[in-house]
Amino acid sequence: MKDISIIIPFHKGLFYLEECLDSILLQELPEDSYEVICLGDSPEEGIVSCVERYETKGVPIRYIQWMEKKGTGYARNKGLDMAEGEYIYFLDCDDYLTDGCLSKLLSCAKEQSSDIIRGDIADTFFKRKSTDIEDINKQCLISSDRKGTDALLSVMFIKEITVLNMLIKKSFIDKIQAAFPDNVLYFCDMPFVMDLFSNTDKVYFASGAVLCKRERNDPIHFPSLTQSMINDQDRMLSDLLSAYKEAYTYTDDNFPKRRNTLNRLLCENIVKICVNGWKVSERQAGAAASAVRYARRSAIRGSSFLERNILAAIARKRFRLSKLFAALIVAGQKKDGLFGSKIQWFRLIDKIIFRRMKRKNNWIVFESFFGRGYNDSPKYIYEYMRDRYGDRYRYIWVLNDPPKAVKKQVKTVKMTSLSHVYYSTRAKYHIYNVRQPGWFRKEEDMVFVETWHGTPLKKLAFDLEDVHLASKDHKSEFYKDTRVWDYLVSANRFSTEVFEHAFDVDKNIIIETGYPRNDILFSRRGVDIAAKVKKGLGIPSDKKVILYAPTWRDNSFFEPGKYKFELELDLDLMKEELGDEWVVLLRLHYHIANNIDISAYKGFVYNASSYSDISRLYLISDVCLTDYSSVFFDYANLRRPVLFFVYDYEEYKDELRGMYLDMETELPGPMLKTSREVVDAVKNIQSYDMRYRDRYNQFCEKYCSFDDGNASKRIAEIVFEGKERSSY
Ligand code: C2G
Repeated sequence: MKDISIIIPFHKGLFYLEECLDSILLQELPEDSYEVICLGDSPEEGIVSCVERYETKGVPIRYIQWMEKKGTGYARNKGLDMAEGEYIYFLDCDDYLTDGCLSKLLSCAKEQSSDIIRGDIADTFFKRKSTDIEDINKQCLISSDRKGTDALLSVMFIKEITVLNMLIKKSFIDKIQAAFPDNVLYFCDMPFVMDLFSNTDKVYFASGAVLCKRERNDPIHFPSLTQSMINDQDRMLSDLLSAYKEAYTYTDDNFPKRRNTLNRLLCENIVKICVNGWKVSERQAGAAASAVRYARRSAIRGSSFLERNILAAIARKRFRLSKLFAALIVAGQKKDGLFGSKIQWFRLIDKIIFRRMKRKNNWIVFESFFGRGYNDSPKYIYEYMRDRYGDRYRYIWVLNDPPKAVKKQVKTVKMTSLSHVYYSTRAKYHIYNVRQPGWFRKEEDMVFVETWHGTPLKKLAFDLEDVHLASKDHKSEFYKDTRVWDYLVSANRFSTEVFEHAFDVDKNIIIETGYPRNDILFSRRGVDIAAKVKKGLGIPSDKKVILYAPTWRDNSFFEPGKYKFELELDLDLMKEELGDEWVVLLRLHYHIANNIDISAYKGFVYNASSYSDISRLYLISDVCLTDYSSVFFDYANLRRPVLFFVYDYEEYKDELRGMYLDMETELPGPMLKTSREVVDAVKNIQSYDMRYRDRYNQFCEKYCSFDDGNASKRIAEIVFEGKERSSY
């Protein structure tokens, strides 16, 4: 007889399932000691070949499926019918096990000969590879030998009643004929677990047996059950009430803790529904009122003043009042407290006054990198329009620290100021190179042009498996933002294809015009501009320039949005070996918050990190040294040598971001791991240039073919003159 039957219902998210099955493989259990039963509940395509792949890898897996979505309870019951193991282990396809989890549970089960062994559950946002399993195991190391069903229930199920990470004796389930309710989509664990716990006192807690419960970061394409509940409140409430009712039949006065746990969780879930908007039918609301009237007494302890009042109002069917208390909870949760931030007040003024004013059809708002600079594609579109259309349009720039010359020419507004809100609401046209501010509401008649800020090398938005550091709502916020873009500028066919899936946008909005920010690289005045820029930065005209423009690292930061950068380039070595002929122009990404002290390298290293327009720096550079920044796609238009200083390539490629390009075969220059290699490459730049000539040409054909100095013109003609986009 097999020891364990692992039952995994599957609906959607093959990537998650693979991680889950990998973690089972890593348990290193003998093949004949366990079986996996995977149940496809109207599953995503590709599941069968996925299962077959794991069978070949040595997972003893069986698979059945049905096409109508029936929910987790139904699937688990089917799994129970098929199971042949001594113990049952329910696993969700988006979770994974930490090493040794199952064997720890099993050895505890055998030692104690108990009906139920429960391990610990750690919440994580990340895939297996990016999770520090050892650390998680340490955190979860709670003292073992905790026993006693009633007491255990209340400490085990603090947030929810779940069947996860429990080894349950199959004969025990059969004896009491426990089954999941198969008519509910949500909360099906509640009655099942209560049934088990009311029929045994042989429950143990195995320390160090940890399951990672993975929170999903893509509620748009792969919502978890909890995430989809938010939009399905009526069903959620009705399932909650019916699961509660059934679970309640397994409690009695002898075990008050069990009953209290159930009541507390019922009330907590009802408060949650209320805080999320209380979009429920009258019938369910009435049923909730009766349940709360009964349950709330035992749930009062531990809840806040507002939560208690929500429950009291629901119990008395005063739903409006409960919503008012819920609104106060929501307001209190906001970072800026009950009275909100400045922008909340501006939005109120916007709603009452600005939104009622007439739209200005010739006003255009430009924003680049969150008001940080007068640069990038919006700058070049603006300058083209100013020269071509003059006063026909009114131009407004979002700039936190506007250069004097710009301030003289155009209206400037500070990011998130009242004037920013005013002009954003009144202007018909909006030209941005990053996402729009969260508070911006686009009206039907507005036109939003998104230029984006680089050909994607690092994975973006929906293509990111893990979202490090950025908000866990990154993908859903991104989704909301991209819905209102009317035009999305693409620099090459490759970007077009990536944008389609990474941003999940319709191909029709993408305009393949090339990048306006690269127009200057084709300017006839390029040599003059370069001489001026070089002089302005104080670089001697006879020195050749290495532009070092690295990007930021997702995992190295002071706080969200403020990234740290350690200079790995050995400037002493560079100066010693190259100082006679070359200078280094250091250009850090705008996300980098720390200052790098280069005072010891005066006359050799020039810091151009705060220089607003990198395109002009390209013009004065003889070599571009970068890493994973998109700068090389633009720089390649100049056909000058590019070197890649990728000292942390292994970590960056796999763990942090993932790439769209195979850097090893596609880059137009060498990948260098040490400063010594960088020095040698610069010294022998001619021969590197020759060696990479073919690759460079292929690269330009693929990534630079649209750029020709007229991208701004094309965009202006499409957006403002109604020219057909396909004519390019
Ligand atoms: N940039 C810069 N200086 C650097 C790095 C970047 O001025 N040291 C500018 C370049 O114009 C570059 C743009 O910022 O093209 C985007 O920077 P990336 O390093 O590519 O990184 P990121 O901001 O994460 O954007 O599709 C593009 C991606 O979104 C990358």
